[in-house]
Amino acid sequence: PPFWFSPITGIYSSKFPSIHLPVDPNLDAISALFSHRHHGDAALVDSLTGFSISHTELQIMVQSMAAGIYHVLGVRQGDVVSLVLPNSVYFPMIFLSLISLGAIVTTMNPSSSLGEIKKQVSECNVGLAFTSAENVDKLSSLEVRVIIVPESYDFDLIRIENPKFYAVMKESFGFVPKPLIKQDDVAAIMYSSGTTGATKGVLLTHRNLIASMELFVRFEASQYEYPGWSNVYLAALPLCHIYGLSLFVMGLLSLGSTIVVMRRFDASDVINVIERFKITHFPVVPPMLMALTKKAKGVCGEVFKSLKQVSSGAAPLSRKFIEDFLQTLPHVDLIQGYGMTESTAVGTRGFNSEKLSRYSSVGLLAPNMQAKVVDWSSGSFLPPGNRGELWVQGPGVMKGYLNNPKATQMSIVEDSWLRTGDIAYFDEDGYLFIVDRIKEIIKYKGFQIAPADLEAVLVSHPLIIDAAVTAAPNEECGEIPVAFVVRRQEATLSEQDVISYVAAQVAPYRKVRKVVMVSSIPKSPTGKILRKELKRILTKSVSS
Ligand code: 4UU
Repeated sequence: PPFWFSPITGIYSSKFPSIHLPVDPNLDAISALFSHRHHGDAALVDSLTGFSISHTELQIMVQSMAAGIYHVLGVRQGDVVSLVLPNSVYFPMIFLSLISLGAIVTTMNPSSSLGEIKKQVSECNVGLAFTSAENVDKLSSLEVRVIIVPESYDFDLIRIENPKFYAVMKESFGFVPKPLIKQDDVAAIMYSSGTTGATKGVLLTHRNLIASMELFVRFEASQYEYPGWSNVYLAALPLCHIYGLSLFVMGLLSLGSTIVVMRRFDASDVINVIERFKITHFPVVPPMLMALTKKAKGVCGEVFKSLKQVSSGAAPLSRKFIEDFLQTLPHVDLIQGYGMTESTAVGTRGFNSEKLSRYSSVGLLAPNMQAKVVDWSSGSFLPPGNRGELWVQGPGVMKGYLNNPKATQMSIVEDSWLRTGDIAYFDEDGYLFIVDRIKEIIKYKGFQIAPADLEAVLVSHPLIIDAAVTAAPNEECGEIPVAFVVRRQEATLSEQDVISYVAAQVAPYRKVRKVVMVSSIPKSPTGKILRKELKRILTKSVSS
């Protein structure tokens, strides 16, 4: 057998030599990040205005902002602060300042509904939020103290219009008392539904963030050093999600790369930004890859001269998207990466050397990570070439779910193995292929949607007796949520009524996009929704 697979234990190991992670138990992720020294190159750039700060300035800024947050806002170690923020240069600065104080950050999608924000605020016990103007009312109604983060980088204007933020950011408070932070302390609470049920808080420690920085980002990027080039990354992925957070808020900053931050993804803007800032690396989700390819067809190749690598992750990439991209931009490397919120995005990445033929693989196991492929009927561990549920183990794996020992026990099994809920196999060279998903989550443009969350909203409607949600495949978005609804007999509830009802209560990306009226929801004798059966009904209703 190959050196990276043991037929006795069934364990797959990384093909790469282990990386020495810091062992000091009293090391926080910010000290680890800034232990990598960089100089005057731009660290963060705003794609709209060109406003930028260097790596040196970033480090000073994080210290001074932490002091501001400590003195002006009274944030202390262990306090939970939420970021309900779109992408901006401020996002990483605020995140890093908060966790350097030992505070815990919980991120939310800025398009979240009041109900979604309320749930997370109460579960995480959030007392303070940094947010954009459009979410102030929602948060204030929940009695959360709010700091508005400006859209501009004009500090004279900010001083007048938003003195509180100005004080936090720009006034000098000297030093902050540096608390003792342990690697094992929680730094972030990200939201994910895991393999089943409603969305839950994923507890990520400073150790997890350090692992993600060292094993995923720094390691992958070290394979991609082009002599004479400095790496310029385009950050169009949402920073509130683990994929964007691990890359752009921590890992790439520790590496000294330049990150050009876009407020939101727009394919036409992206093309201009790539040309203007000479972007070399562009991490995407599959719908972004498709939109980019489509736009690129009508554009002169010169525009993309700087682009070296596009990396896709968070959802399956279809063969069609891959082929289309390779034809349109043949000089650009295309790789995939795979990870989860629960693994702090550490998982697998494609590498430079694997050109051709393996585009549909998500790559090789990251250093220090191990995996098993488990046969779900017999429970046995499978060798290369065989499909089963993927389990992973390593320093990226979360501490557990917030206030939910039962869900933690179901997800982290046999001591330390994280069940991914993905069906996968390793080929004879150790490349991983994700072929299916057995967990309940729906992936809409790479974002998670938990069927259980939508089901709870649906059954809160007075005219709905029962409901179940599943995914339907969709070329552009990957998957869309479909609701099966049982109406009260007398009801005059239409499909559109159901769609509107849900849309009013969830973030736009999570809304139900199709409704099927049924007389009952297929369930097991124990009352569990038979999701496979739903999928079968769906295929039948489409083909008929
Ligand atoms: C098929 O989506 C993420 C993390 C994405 C990520 C991390 C490191 C992308 C690239 C990278 O290098 O996290 P979650 O928690 O939102 O969703 C995790 C789930 C996985 O279990 C799997 O079902 O998202 C799916 N997924 C993928 N599926 C993630 N990446 C892929 C992929 N192909 N490349």
